[in-house]
Amino acid sequence: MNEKQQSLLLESAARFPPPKGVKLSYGTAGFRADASLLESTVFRVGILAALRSLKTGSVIGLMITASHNQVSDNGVKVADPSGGMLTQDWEPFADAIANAPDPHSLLQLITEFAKEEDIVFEGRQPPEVLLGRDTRPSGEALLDAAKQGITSIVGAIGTDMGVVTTPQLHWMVRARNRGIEASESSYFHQLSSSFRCLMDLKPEGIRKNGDDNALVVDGADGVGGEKLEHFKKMLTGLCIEVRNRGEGMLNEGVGADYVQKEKVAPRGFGPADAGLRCASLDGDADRLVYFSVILNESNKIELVDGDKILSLFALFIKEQLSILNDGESKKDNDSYQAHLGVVQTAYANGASTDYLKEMGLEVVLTPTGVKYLHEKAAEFDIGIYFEANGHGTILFSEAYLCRLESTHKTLLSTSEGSAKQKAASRLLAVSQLINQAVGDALSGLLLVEVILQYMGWSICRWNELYHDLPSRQLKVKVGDRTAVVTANAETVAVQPVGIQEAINTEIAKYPRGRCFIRPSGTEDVVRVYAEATTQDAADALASSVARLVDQYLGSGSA
Ligand code: G16
Repeated sequence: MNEKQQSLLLESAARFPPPKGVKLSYGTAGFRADASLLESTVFRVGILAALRSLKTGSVIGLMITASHNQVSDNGVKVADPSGGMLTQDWEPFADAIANAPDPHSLLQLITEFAKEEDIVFEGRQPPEVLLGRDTRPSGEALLDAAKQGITSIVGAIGTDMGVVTTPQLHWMVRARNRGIEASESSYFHQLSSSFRCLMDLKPEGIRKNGDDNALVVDGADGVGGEKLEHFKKMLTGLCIEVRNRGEGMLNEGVGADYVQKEKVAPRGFGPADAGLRCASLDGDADRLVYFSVILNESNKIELVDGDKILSLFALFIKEQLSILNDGESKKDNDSYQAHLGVVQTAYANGASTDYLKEMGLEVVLTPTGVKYLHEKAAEFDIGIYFEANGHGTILFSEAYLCRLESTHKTLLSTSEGSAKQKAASRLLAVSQLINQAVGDALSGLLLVEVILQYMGWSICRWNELYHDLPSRQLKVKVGDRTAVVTANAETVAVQPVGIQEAINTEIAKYPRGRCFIRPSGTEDVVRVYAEATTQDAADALASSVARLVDQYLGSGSA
């Protein structure tokens, strides 16, 4: 690093002193905190993103969002060249620079890290970072801080993509690095054309009832509602009404997180909506859940969560693969049986895991956080991952896509219009529709809609795939949530010492009881999840374990 670079870094870092007495860490989905604490962190993540671009020789993404958190919070996360999450190898560096007390110690950390990583500052193509933000009022100033961080690396460019959903920004990074135009219009074009293709491939004679095409979407008063309102004009065969498009308070009584955790209808939905198919996006539109309002039950809902979306996707993909392989023997040299797998977390309802296993699928469990699920799903030819909270997607490996494209080409020339050719076409269209970079509520919603139409299913029929075990999630505020350390994909708490034994004693009181605790990576709480055969039992188990957390870690429940 030459002197000019060093003095530019020192000079710009002096404009962003870190807040005193606050320790931040790159959690489940980047840094998150009250927005007033984040300027210096975001500035420093801007530097990190420019360094990552220098290291990889590719375009990197930086998103300002706190997703499902309250509006006064904000956050920042980095997208790698593939469009996926920042490599976990760089997270310790992110933590270190975010907490460096002054410009000189920051410079020292950067210099050492650049040396370790062989990052060369001169003679390379200029690093470039695509920046996006959600609709939070604090977003604009934080985006400016990120830009200043980026441009404190000599020659680096920060390209502002404006107010976008998190998945759009990830998609754009992936697109740019694959030579595709990284714009909102190309994103919408890819989604709408692959959606159209799948709609055209629906089996004939499937229901034609206009009502079945109607969908009401809760936009969480965030960026997703706004985008969908615009995007829906490009979609034919679907009639979408978007509510909560930004007129109310972001994530307050609305959004996928609220609907999934509270199991009630969001603001703006009520008894008059009973029987309608409804969906809810979260604050930055990377999560999706469905629901229907129960008749005569005020705001109670039937929740169709991420596990059910995963099951629907798995069923559809499995069906297309079996059409494609129909009549082919495993010994046949030309036939190739795709390796299909699904990835869940400990939050997955036990009934969903049983259902997926009964379907003959390989089910893998990872800790919470898309970064873990995504990595695991990428090990399959087709990997489907979903968290119960509605965050997930379907990944197609490059090698399998090449194979599928060539099979499709052959089928087009030998048996155009055959069931096999259509199945191959559908799979290819799914790989275009569903975001390959990260979970995306808008693309997930379109795939759900097309599959329901393909199957001729109502939301009730879909919900009947299996019956969820009653469950309850609680949050407990504690002095220091990092005192909870977990193992085995977060199913066991190894610290504080003794708490797991106490939890086990509670679990043993309930038939089919299951319960775990984990520190949140996005909020300052410990989360408790419990499941049992009745709602009362699940509630009681969750409450007793929340009390244990309070006893072991102290300082009041939330
Ligand atoms: C983020 C992550 C998700 C995770 C969620 C809650 O979602 O991307 O993988 O499930 O946080 O995490 P935690 O329980 O650690 O707070 P989002 O939608 O907020 O970005």
